[in-house]
Amino acid sequence: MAGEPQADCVFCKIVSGDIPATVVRKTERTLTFRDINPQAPTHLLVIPRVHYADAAELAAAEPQIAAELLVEAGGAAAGEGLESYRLIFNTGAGAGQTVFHAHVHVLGGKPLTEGLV
Ligand code: DGP
Repeated sequence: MAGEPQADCVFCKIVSGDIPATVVRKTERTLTFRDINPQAPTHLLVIPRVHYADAAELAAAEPQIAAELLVEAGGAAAGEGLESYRLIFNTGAGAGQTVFHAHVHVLGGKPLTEGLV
Protein backbone atom coordinates (compact mmCIF):
# COMPACT_ATOMS: atom_id res chain seq x y z
CA MET A 1 0.00 0.00 0.00
CA ALA A 2 1.20 3.52 -0.82
CA GLY A 3 3.36 4.99 1.91
CA GLU A 4 3.71 1.71 3.83
CA PRO A 5 7.15 0.36 4.83
CA GLN A 6 8.77 -1.97 2.29
CA ALA A 7 10.62 -5.03 3.60
CA ASP A 8 13.41 -4.71 1.03
CA CYS A 9 14.00 -0.95 1.46
CA VAL A 10 17.20 0.12 3.20
CA PHE A 11 15.80 3.54 4.16
CA CYS A 12 12.64 1.98 5.64
CA LYS A 13 15.03 -0.12 7.76
CA ILE A 14 16.82 3.04 8.89
CA VAL A 15 13.44 4.56 9.80
CA SER A 16 12.54 1.46 11.82
CA GLY A 17 15.98 1.32 13.47
CA ASP A 18 16.82 -2.09 11.97
CA ILE A 19 19.82 -0.52 10.20
CA PRO A 20 21.88 2.04 12.15
CA ALA A 21 22.53 5.51 10.78
CA THR A 22 24.12 8.68 12.05
CA VAL A 23 20.95 10.69 12.52
CA VAL A 24 21.49 14.45 12.84
CA ARG A 25 17.91 15.61 12.83
CA LYS A 26 14.42 14.17 13.01
CA THR A 27 10.79 15.20 12.96
CA GLU A 28 7.58 13.22 13.23
CA ARG A 29 7.60 12.82 9.47
CA THR A 30 11.26 13.02 8.39
CA LEU A 31 14.73 11.76 9.25
CA THR A 32 18.07 13.35 8.34
CA PHE A 33 21.25 11.28 8.51
CA ARG A 34 24.79 11.17 7.10
CA ASP A 35 25.29 9.45 3.75
CA ILE A 36 27.28 6.23 4.11
CA ASN A 37 29.38 7.17 1.05
CA PRO A 38 29.92 10.94 1.35
CA GLN A 39 30.64 12.89 -1.83
CA ALA A 40 31.46 16.13 0.04
CA PRO A 41 32.64 17.08 3.56
CA THR A 42 28.98 17.40 4.49
CA HIS A 43 26.68 14.90 2.80
CA LEU A 44 23.30 14.38 4.42
CA LEU A 45 20.16 12.62 3.27
CA VAL A 46 16.72 13.87 4.23
CA ILE A 47 14.00 11.26 3.88
CA PRO A 48 10.32 10.94 4.68
CA ARG A 49 9.41 8.23 7.18
CA VAL A 50 6.75 7.02 4.77
CA HIS A 51 7.85 5.02 1.74
CA TYR A 52 7.50 6.47 -1.74
CA ALA A 53 9.85 5.50 -4.56
CA ASP A 54 11.03 9.02 -5.33
CA ALA A 55 10.44 12.66 -4.53
CA ALA A 56 7.92 13.18 -7.33
CA GLU A 57 5.75 10.30 -6.08
CA LEU A 58 6.03 11.67 -2.55
CA ALA A 59 5.07 15.17 -3.68
CA ALA A 60 2.04 13.85 -5.59
CA ALA A 61 0.78 11.83 -2.63
CA GLU A 62 1.98 13.88 0.35
CA PRO A 63 2.84 17.44 -0.71
CA GLN A 64 3.23 18.69 2.85
CA ILE A 65 5.83 16.04 3.64
CA ALA A 66 7.63 16.82 0.38
CA ALA A 67 7.77 20.47 1.42
CA GLU A 68 9.02 19.44 4.84
CA LEU A 69 11.98 17.69 3.20
CA LEU A 70 13.09 21.09 1.90
CA VAL A 71 12.54 22.77 5.26
CA GLU A 72 14.58 20.05 6.95
CA ALA A 73 17.29 20.22 4.29
CA GLY A 74 17.67 23.93 4.93
CA GLY A 75 17.67 23.44 8.68
CA ALA A 76 20.23 20.65 8.45
CA ALA A 77 22.49 22.75 6.22
CA ALA A 78 22.29 25.63 8.69
CA GLY A 79 23.02 23.19 11.51
CA GLU A 80 26.19 22.13 9.69
CA GLY A 81 27.21 25.76 9.30
CA LEU A 82 26.81 25.72 5.53
CA GLU A 83 26.22 29.05 3.81
CA SER A 84 26.12 27.39 0.39
CA TYR A 85 24.98 23.91 -0.39
CA ARG A 86 23.45 21.79 -3.12
CA LEU A 87 20.22 19.79 -2.95
CA ILE A 88 19.91 16.82 -5.29
CA PHE A 89 16.91 14.58 -5.98
CA ASN A 90 18.12 11.71 -8.16
CA THR A 91 15.00 10.33 -9.81
CA GLY A 92 15.22 7.04 -11.69
CA ALA A 93 18.09 4.64 -12.24
CA GLY A 94 19.23 6.58 -15.30
CA ALA A 95 19.81 9.61 -13.06
CA GLY A 96 21.83 7.57 -10.58
CA GLN A 97 19.08 6.78 -8.10
CA THR A 98 20.06 3.60 -6.26
CA VAL A 99 17.72 3.69 -3.25
CA PHE A 100 14.09 3.85 -4.29
CA HIS A 101 12.78 5.60 -1.19
CA ALA A 102 12.37 9.35 -1.68
CA HIS A 103 15.33 11.38 -0.43
CA VAL A 104 17.16 14.62 -1.00
CA HIS A 105 20.93 14.87 -0.81
CA VAL A 106 22.38 17.89 1.02
CA LEU A 107 25.96 18.49 -0.11
CA GLY A 108 28.32 21.16 1.09
CA GLY A 109 31.60 22.05 2.73
CA LYS A 110 33.59 22.37 -0.50
CA PRO A 111 33.30 24.55 -3.60
CA LEU A 112 30.42 23.26 -5.71
CA THR A 113 30.69 25.69 -8.60
CA GLU A 114 31.77 23.08 -11.17
CA GLY A 115 29.96 19.94 -12.23
CA LEU A 116 26.91 18.40 -10.66
CA VAL A 117 28.40 17.26 -7.36
P1 DGP B 1 20.80 7.86 -4.69
O1 DGP B 1 21.92 7.52 -5.62
O2 DGP B 1 20.24 9.23 -4.93
O3 DGP B 1 19.74 6.77 -4.65
O4 DGP B 1 21.48 7.91 -3.26
C1 DGP B 1 21.37 6.94 -2.28
C2 DGP B 1 22.39 7.26 -1.24
O5 DGP B 1 22.12 6.46 -0.12
C3 DGP B 1 23.83 6.97 -1.64
O6 DGP B 1 24.56 8.20 -1.67
C4 DGP B 1 24.36 6.06 -0.55
C5 DGP B 1 23.32 6.16 0.53
N1 DGP B 1 23.13 4.93 1.27
C6 DGP B 1 22.82 3.72 0.76
N2 DGP B 1 22.68 2.81 1.74
C7 DGP B 1 22.88 3.48 2.90
C8 DGP B 1 22.88 3.09 4.28
O7 DGP B 1 22.65 1.94 4.65
N3 DGP B 1 23.16 4.07 5.18
C9 DGP B 1 23.40 5.37 4.82
N4 DGP B 1 23.65 6.22 5.81
N5 DGP B 1 23.41 5.77 3.55
C10 DGP B 1 23.16 4.84 2.60
